[in-house]
Amino acid sequence: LFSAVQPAPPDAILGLTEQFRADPNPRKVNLGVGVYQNEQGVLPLLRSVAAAERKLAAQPQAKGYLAIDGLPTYDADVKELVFGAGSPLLADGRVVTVQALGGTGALKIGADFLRQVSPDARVLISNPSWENHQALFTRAGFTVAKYRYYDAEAKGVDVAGMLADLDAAAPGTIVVLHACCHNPTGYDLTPEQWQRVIDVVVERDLTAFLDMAYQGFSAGIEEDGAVVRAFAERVPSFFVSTSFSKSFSLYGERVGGLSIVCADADEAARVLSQVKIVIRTNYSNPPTHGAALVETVLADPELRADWVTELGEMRDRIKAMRSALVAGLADAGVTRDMSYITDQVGMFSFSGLTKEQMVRLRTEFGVYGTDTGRICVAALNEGNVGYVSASIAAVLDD
Ligand code: PLP
Ligand code: TYF
Repeated sequence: LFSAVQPAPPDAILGLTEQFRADPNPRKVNLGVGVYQNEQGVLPLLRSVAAAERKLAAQPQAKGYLAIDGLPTYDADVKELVFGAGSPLLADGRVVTVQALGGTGALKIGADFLRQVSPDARVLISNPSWENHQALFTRAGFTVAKYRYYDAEAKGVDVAGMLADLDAAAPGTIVVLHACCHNPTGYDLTPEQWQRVIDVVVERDLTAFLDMAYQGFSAGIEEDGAVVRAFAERVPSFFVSTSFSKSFSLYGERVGGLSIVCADADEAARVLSQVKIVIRTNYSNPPTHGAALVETVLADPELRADWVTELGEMRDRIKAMRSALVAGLADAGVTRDMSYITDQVGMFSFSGLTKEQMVRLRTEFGVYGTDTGRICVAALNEGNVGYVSASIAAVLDD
């Protein structure tokens, strides 16, 4: 049966972690995968989450099946964080939100549903994008192409190229957009540029799919959610995938959500009924614990306030590490202007290093980033930033 099965290549990013684990270099640093680590270089258990764990453990409950679309209070929380508590869309019953297995699960439910309603649509993702966007939409049955995004020369977004590519897309094309903290480049659109994207989405009748895996990591929950609200004001229907992997440091619990904006409440009810079939035929219903933790934090004003503080601490620490890296590179003798690192937002920096330089960083210095030159600045700390700076300086050879 399996004699013709070919070995598949490892995931470009998760495969790096395996390589990192096997590396005996005592100074090794993993800047490959997008995982936030604290000043001690450890994946944090947030105070608010630990408190929620205690609260839940104090009243142990049997774990029944959740509804197909998940914990209702959790879905309501996702809606509120993404669209804002006062959103008229919520009041009008136009938003369908289902609990999902992280941001990836949300994208997959959305992709499978879209394949049913728009089987012939093409999918456009940014160039470059998170690797899994291409793979996931391809596996869902779509042909995936790219729109221009990164401008390597100008170190920013090629807005004119992006708008031109979107404008050339056929009506109904599914456009995957990073709502904030673009992965891998770290360059986001300004509110004015988003309005121009929305102009094209409306004029060309494109299907926008906003992937929001890092809400709160650019400027704040409200601030980063403004993009979704801008769409909500002008675009009749679109998709938003949410992930709490990073914002609650709950990677392994697989907590996320998919929201679909519909024309009216009647349409929303029909859409929900179909999305439930997608879920049922994949995994029946989502797991209980991660959603219960997020729900417990968000429902308790004190825990919620502490979570907002902790999210701010993570955001500020990443920003401080961006500055430390720029300073460290200068100290290590790099003469070229590296200040673009502090212009970027979110967990990543597209360092501009070549594949050869990234391979040297890994093999000679044990500093792991992706071949595309992406490094996770959220894994830097005071203890390793000097070594990372010196290693990058060595391969840049200025
Ligand atoms: N979308 C983007 C842009 C991401 O960077 C990630 C990273 O993990 C995801 C989606 C997936 O999120 P999750 O880990 O919650 O599945
Ligand atoms: O881009 C990253 O590093 C994160 C984590 O298949 C990730 O988004 C990477 C690869 C993958 C799943 C998650």
